[in-house]
Amino acid sequence: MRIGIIGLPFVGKTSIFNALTSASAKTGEFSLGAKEANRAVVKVPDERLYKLAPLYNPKKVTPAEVEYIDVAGLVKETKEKGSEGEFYHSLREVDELAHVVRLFKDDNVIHVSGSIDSKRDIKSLDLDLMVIDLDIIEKRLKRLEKTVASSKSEEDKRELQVLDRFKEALDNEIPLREVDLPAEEAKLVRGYGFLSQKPLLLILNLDEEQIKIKGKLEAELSEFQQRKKIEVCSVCGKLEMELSQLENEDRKAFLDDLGIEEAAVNRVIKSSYKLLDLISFFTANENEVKAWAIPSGTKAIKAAGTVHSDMERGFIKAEVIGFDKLWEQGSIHQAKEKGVLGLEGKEYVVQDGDVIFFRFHV
Ligand SMILES: Nc1nc2c(ncn2[C@@H]2O[C@H](COP(=O)(O)OP(=O)(O)O)[C@@H](O)[C@H]2O)c(=O)[nH]1
Ligand SMILES: [Mg+2]
Repeated sequence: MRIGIIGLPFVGKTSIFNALTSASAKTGEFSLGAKEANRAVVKVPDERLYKLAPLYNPKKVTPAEVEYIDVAGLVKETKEKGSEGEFYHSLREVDELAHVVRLFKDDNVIHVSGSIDSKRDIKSLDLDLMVIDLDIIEKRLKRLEKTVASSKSEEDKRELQVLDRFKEALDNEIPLREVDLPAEEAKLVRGYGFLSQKPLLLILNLDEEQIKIKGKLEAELSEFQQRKKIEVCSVCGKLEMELSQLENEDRKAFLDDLGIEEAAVNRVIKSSYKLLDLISFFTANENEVKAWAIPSGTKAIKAAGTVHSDMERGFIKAEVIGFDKLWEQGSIHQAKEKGVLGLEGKEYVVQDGDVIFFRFHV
């Protein structure tokens, strides 16, 4: 899974990127002039994976991964450069956008709009995304209108219809993530990677005082939380960046002191899984115990395909046991003896925490 971190300058994007990835990318004015995006991969924390490992004694334990991309360059600049902008290029392939919104108070850090106003910033960035999308759509429509007039390509005609619908939404300041499309049509325009179509995680960057009332601050943004494909979470950017540089145990003690139950990386990843409606399943044997992320509602045969295309092609059956049940039994052998291991077909809908062994033949 790839997540693009966006937001106004000096709102704490890079600080949060560092907090999430334990990186030490330059923040504040030290980062001025940086052109390259910061990128880092994080292992998804899931304690079930580490509980499973001793049951199999594998050579390798492999968590799921999330890649964070902290994009250099400003939205404002991008508008002038249009769809060719660096910004769009770095982001078109991400699965989700994380918009860092400044709430923290600090007179030493300027706010480019002169004051702290989270609602204004959320709306304004969403508009920026829509402007970028609209620019791409208008250019494409011009060309499509010509080709559709001269050729009889059904595909082009359908794409034109979808883009017309998108243009209408954008003209009315409706982001594309709110436009419902049948899967067939969505496929036609997926390649564009429209930014306002991507699920949006709002990361509120709070200071130490505000973190105590984070529930209240999050609730103030209910108008956004009721929108489609938006989630809200809060972090304490600067502080959690400092914490991410500490050893695990010290970190835990600090978090306790602050009244924060879980490190930022756990909370943000949980919000992302929720936003993208993802669940985890595990494959386990003496070679490797591994976690996989799939959309909830995925059928066994498709889940097999995420592990290996041969497993999907030659799918026979899936041996399935929920993590909790397996944990209760203490070993896969015991689970088999007790007859609590399920044998499922292609159509079985994979559940969060399932430990699956795919039987296949190619
Ligand atoms: N007081 C305070 N300062 C912060 C916080 N997060 C970031 N900053 C400061 O704000 C400035 C800009 O942060 P940076 O992460 O570089 O923002 P970016 O431009 O959005 O990447 C730096 O001086 C940070 O130390 C925070 O939660 N509280
Ligand atoms: Mg930065």
